[in-house]
Amino acid sequence: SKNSDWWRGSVTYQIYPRSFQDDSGDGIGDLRGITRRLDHVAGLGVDAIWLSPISTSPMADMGYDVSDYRDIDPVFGTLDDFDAMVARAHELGLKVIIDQVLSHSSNRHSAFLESRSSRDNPKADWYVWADPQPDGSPPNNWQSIFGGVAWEWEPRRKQYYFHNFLKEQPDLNFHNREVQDWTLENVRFWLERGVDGFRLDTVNFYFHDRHLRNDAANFQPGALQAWNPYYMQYHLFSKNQPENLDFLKRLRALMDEYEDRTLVGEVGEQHHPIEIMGQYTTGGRLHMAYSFEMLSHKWDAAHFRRQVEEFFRLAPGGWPCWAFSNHDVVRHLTRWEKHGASREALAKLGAALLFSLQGSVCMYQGEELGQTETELTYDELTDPQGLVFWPEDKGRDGCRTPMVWESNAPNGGFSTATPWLPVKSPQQAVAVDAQGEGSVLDFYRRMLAFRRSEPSLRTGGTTWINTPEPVLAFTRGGEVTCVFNLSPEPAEAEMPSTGEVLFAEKSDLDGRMARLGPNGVLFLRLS
Ligand code: TEU
Repeated sequence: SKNSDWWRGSVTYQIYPRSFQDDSGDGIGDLRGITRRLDHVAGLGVDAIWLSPISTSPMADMGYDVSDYRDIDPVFGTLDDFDAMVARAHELGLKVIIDQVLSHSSNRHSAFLESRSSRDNPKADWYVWADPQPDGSPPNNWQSIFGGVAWEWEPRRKQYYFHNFLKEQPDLNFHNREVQDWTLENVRFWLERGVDGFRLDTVNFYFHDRHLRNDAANFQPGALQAWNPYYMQYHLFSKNQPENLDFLKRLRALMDEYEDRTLVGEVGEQHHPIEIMGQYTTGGRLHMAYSFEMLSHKWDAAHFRRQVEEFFRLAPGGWPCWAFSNHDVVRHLTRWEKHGASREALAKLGAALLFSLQGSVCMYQGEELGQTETELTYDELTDPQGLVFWPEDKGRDGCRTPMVWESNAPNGGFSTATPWLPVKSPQQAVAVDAQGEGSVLDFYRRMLAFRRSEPSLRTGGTTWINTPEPVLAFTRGGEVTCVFNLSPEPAEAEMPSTGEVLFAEKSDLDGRMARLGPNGVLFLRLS
């Protein structure tokens, strides 16, 4: 194989297709729009793009509810548009990773419509069906991530079906071998079309406990942020079952029939997440596990150190994929606002830190502009999560507003029509065309170029340097020492030796003393 390890230490740019670029003029982003804007992505110097779901969907959960696994939703375009997008990406040297939402389908999928129609149709066992309890109540106490019981009554069968997420997202029954085989063939469809990999949505939710055992009584459902300490502290029987370890091997075997492909699994776990990521990324299963650990509000040098240190200690041989922002969480500049000397300083520090962590990384569209969360009113919301949990949890629309390309064009140059979510002025102010020399965008480009020039930043191991808060320092591959000031105040830290400055932002080396400006960054070659 040519370059089967390309994913190790790679940087992936996440595109949220609804909000990247509208080409058709309907206010919703599409594949032709993405193709048109790929130069911007390639110009950053990333290795790959990941597209959130583009398959046919009624959009109850914005594409995470698929009604046809082998087609493109008309709102995004056609399979021809997809092929053209992949061809352009490859021309630009970008790998293409697409989301695969295999754990559940849409409730409008033909398989579900058939499955729900009776107890003895050919697809009767494709979803998770169970009889009511004698008093008519749901089979057990499982809770949905989006609030309320995870069971929905189906009068045609006089049974309940199980849904970890919305009732519009019934869970497929992976215990059924036919479902597994069908799923693998759906995945093969995209491998044949030339995609380089998959981001596996909710990869730890594929299997539920066959015996439908109750979750611990002290389990407290509620708002679903991963950083909510009461959320899912306990082992849940509705997900992460041992059978998954075998299925992931089947999936990997399929991938290995093709050259240079990759699997990154989204592992949303509050109970022993690192051990599970380790299991999933060893033994011939996934290549990478997407971690939630840095998508939280937690912020201090010890926290970042602990995550990386624990991963490689508890998951030896495994490989993480880190991210600070995505389409599910409040953008990191807003989450970590109070630790920034300015929006720009925090954005640059974030980029330098993210791109220095041992592992692969995903960045999210707009992050390279220093984008902040968009403030929306209740009436502007579309996300079911926000509509249910408002105002404690405003949902995920605020990080999904359109990409801004032009600071003076209507809707930031995203669309000529009214966009599906509004473009507001604080976001438009940092449009691509407004970012010159010294800007956040310029920093992302320079930082990624620097990273490419130092192979140890891609795959080198990590040696920690003990520096007191707020400084985080480590050496990658024995070559490049990375020093970060996580505080909005200046800070200093002593290095083990003197050396040469390779790359710096508002910082310098004075003998053995690293002198860091507010949120300063220093990359050194120690002598
Ligand atoms: O998210 C999975 C997941 O665990 C989410 O519940 C996450 O914790 C939450 O959104 C944080 O606010 C994936 C997708 O990324 C998400 O967009 C989908 O809604 C979900 O799966 C269901 O497919």
